[in-house]
This record gives sequence, structure tokens and C-alpha cells, in this order.
Amino acid sequence: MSQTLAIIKPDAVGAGKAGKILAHLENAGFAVKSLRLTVLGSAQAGAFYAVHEGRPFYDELVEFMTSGPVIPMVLESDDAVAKLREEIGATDPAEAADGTIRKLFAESKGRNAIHASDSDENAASEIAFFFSGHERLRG
Ligand code: IDP
Ligand code: MG
Repeated sequence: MSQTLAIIKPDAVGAGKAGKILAHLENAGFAVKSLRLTVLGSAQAGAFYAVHEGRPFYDELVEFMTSGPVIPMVLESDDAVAKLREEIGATDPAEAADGTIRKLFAESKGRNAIHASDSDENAASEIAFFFSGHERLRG
């Protein structure tokens, strides 16, 4: 078993889609190991997406991610990082496969409902970004 980080983004939380997305993830076989609802400040959102600093969409991304509540969560399954990337679909919902979370729930390439870590290394640092030790359940 391994773990990854998902974030239900402000578009989906604001539209009341968080419960449906959570159900989709549970039905796909993920166990929810930690979960919280929070609102990100600009510094936090900017730091979380620091890898994209300088890209044309960076300012828009930070503004969007601070525009309302987000729901970060730790998900566990076999091969969790790859499995979650498959379940969420392509970044742009117009290109996402049928049945994926972004195809079902995302509005646009920017407002795309959910984040997922892209490697085990990034999953570990992204989990630590949102959850302190006592909030991280194991096993
Ligand atoms: P990912 O979320 O599928 O891993 P990344 O390329 O890592 O996609 O981009 C991070 C986030 O930045 C995306 O989920 C999306 O919200 C936003 N983003 C990426 N590319 C664009 C774009 O071309 N226009 C607007 N927003 C974008
Ligand atoms: Mg990414």
C-alpha cells in the first residue's frame, strides 16, 4: 500500500460536489487516511505550486486556489499515485477520459476540481504540507 495527496479544489467545493467526489474516490478503492477543510492564503498556495512559478497560468492558479475552501486528503491504495492520476484524468476536462473525476466534475483546465500528487516523492512532501504527524494515520 502507498499514499498520495488529493485536494478537492475551490470550484468543486463551492459547487457542492465534494461529497460526490469523495464517494467516487471511495468507490475506486481508496481509503481516506486524513482529511480536512481549509482556506489557503496566497503565500501557502504559491508555495504549494512553486514548481509552476513563472508559468503563464501561475497567478491565475494561486488566485483560484485561494478563492474558497479546499479539502486536502491523504488517500491510500495499491500504487496510490498512479491510480489517483488515472482516476482524475487529464488536466483539461475536455481531454479527460470518460468516467474520470475531471471529466465528470471539472469546469475548465484551470478550474479542474481536483489536485493529485505526481510522484511518491511529491506525495510525501505534499502530505507533510497539509498534515502534521499526529494527523497522518498509517496502516
Ligand atoms: P495537474 O493538476 O494535472 O498535475 P499541472 O500541469 O501540474 O496539472 O498544473 C497544475 C494546475 O495548474 C492544474 O491542475 C490547473 O489547475 C492549472 N493549470 C495548468 N495548466 C493550465 C493552463 O494552461 N491554464 C489554466 N490553468 C492551468
Ligand atoms: Mg501537477
